Amino acid sequence: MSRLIVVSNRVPTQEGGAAGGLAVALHAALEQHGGMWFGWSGESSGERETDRLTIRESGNITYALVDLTRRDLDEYYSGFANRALWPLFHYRLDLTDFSRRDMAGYFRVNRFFARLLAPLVRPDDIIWVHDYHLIPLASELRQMGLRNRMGFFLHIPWPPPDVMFALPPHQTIVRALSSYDLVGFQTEFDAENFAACLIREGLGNRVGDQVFDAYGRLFVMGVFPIGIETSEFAKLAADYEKNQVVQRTARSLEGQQLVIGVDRLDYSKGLGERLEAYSRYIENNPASRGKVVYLQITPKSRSEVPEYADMQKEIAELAGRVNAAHGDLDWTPIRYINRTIKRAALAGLYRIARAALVTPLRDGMNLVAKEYIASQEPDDPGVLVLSRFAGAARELDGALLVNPYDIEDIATAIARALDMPLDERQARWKPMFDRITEFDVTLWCQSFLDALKRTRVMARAS
Ligand code: GDG
Repeated sequence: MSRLIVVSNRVPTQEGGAAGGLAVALHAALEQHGGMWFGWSGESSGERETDRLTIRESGNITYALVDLTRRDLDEYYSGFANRALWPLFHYRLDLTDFSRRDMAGYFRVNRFFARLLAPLVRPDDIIWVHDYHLIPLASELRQMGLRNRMGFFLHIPWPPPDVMFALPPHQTIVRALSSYDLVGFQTEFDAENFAACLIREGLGNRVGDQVFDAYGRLFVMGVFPIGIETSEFAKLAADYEKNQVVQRTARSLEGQQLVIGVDRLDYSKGLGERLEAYSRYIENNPASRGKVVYLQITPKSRSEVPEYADMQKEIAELAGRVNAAHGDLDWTPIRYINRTIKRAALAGLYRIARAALVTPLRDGMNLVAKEYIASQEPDDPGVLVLSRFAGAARELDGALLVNPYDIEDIATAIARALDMPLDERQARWKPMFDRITEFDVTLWCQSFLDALKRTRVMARAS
């Protein structure tokens, strides 16, 4: 059996502990095939570029980690990936900061990764590259003569053509993707947007149902909505009574209903609109005062990127303003937590929350929505309020779907969620739970790899 090589910007080595569902699923696939996980070590080598790879072995998995210089991180990671591609792919042209210097850094680091990876690859290895940081990796590896089967999965949305075309090097980005054998997206919408970009600019043609001909290569496009470790999450949540943090939180509620939000601090998550909507909910429902608490868990992320640092301040101020406007001596409407909490506690908190607010302005999938559903008590499930612009909305149609830009719509959904009778809550929850139990992260991983193994056959048959 051929080995699997996973490439991602960050590599969750098993010593790192607290692995999320994706890391667990990929580790399982790597264990099964034997193979390697390659990527950035998370460390900076300062000013000096180093070709030194840190190699760690764990069972039949090899981790190959590379340090990046400060300049590389500035241009490739904080620059082009997180200030150009991330906002643009989330439809935020207003926040997209394109610079030729960062773009050059992005392609240079991808070439650097390819140069270090290529000698480690055997001819029959399968290579699976993850996410927007590494789009050009396959084309760099192909230029070095590698003919391996290569797949790419985009975890974030792919924007419509008119948004994409605003990125000066959009053709180079699209061309780079055509070097893969399989390009995977979270939803049909993302896949359609990508196909529209190719076709509208005459960069490629659809030559089969999912097969494209572009830049002299055939490649396959597929849709693989990512899942979570549903049964593990359900088990963690069912054990909530053993968790001190959850117990403490439950006691502190003193019978009030809990509403929960869990998001990395990121402008794509619609946190500002959500806090405004909760404030509107209190105004529209004065009887909720002292009866509802909204817990927002928001670990900081990418603080080195200026837009994120600004946002950190804005959201903290907004939470403070809502509390000042509506709070009382014995009631704080919002508990705003700015750090990471342990996974088991998170599962338990989802369990005791009567409603979850997942209202991103745009999201590739959104795993929190699925984790909340996985964590519910079957006899007394809570209600998910979900943005129609999260990839998860394609699957979780029992949620109360909202327009995340419409404050009144979210406020009304919060009221409806908190008043919903048990039979309706159960009827909405069960099909969603069944769906995420069947399509979990293990099946996602297998489906992608099976499709990747079949792609050349498919491309030939078209
Ligand atoms: C990208 C795409 C796509 C959050 N706070 C804590 C914590 N988390 C965990 C959640 C969840 C994960 O982080 C966040 O995943 P999301 O899917 O919600 O969002 P992104 O980070 O933006 O992920 C997204 C995903 O990739 C996968 O393809 O769904 O669309 O943007 O698992 O639980 N975990 C713990 N403590 C926290 O405080 N333990």
